[in-house]
Amino acid sequence: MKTISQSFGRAKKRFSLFLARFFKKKRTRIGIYGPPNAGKTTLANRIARDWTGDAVGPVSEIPHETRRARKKENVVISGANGSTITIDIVDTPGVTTKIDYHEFLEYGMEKNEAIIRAREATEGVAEAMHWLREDIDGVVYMLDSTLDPFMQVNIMMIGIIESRKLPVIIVANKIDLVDAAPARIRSAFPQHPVVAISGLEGRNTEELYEKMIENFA
Ligand SMILES: Nc1nc2c(ncn2[C@@H]2O[C@H](COP(=O)(O)OP(=O)(O)OP(=O)(O)O)[C@@H](O)[C@H]2O)c(=O)[nH]1
Ligand SMILES: [Mg+2]
Repeated sequence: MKTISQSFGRAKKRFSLFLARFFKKKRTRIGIYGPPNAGKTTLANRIARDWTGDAVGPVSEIPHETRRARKKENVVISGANGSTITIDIVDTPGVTTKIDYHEFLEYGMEKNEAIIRAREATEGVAEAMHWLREDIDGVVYMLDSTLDPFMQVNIMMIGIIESRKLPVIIVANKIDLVDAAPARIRSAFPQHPVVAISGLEGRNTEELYEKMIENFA
């Protein structure tokens, strides 16, 4: 026969399990979004390597290299003052308003291969947009700082991110290139934090990590 104290002990255990589950901090899912070739996978790989030792996916000079979202879970990033965040990094396919297979022929791709790449890229964009609506808690929006930040896709994407009320950090990437103009990105999006980095060289990524802890915690 169960004693009162045994039943009470069991109930207490169940209650504390419930509390633990209830108060367990949900992991924050951070999506890296932006146009093709901005350097999203390069940055995702750097974050993953800096904090977990692994990479996320392949990088290429041909746009739409990433055509399915890829995730790296449980990445713990620590800041200078000892604060940390645990995040899932989601590397997404580059979002564009137009995907034309002819673009890939210029890189020496066969027509069949180019058509498949364009179809996969289109599906990938739809998937990335779905994730943004359903499953993303914060956004790192990547831009190539040698290019015009006022491209239609950027205005549209930032608008969607704002309407979802998601925290966003804008990254002005490729500052190692001579014609990089991160100031142009700062003045295009004055309402959001902008960090100028070189994902390739790792320049200024410390500042990005601090901003991620500040904005996504
Ligand atoms: N100079 C320079 N090149 C970079 C930098 N970051 C990425 N790249 C280059 O830009 C090209 C595209 O990089 P990816 O990381 O594949 O870009 P992505 O945004 O993931 O591209 P998609 O997956 O096609 O949307 C590659 O040739 C990279 O080596 C950077 O900070 N500086
Ligand atoms: Mg990519």
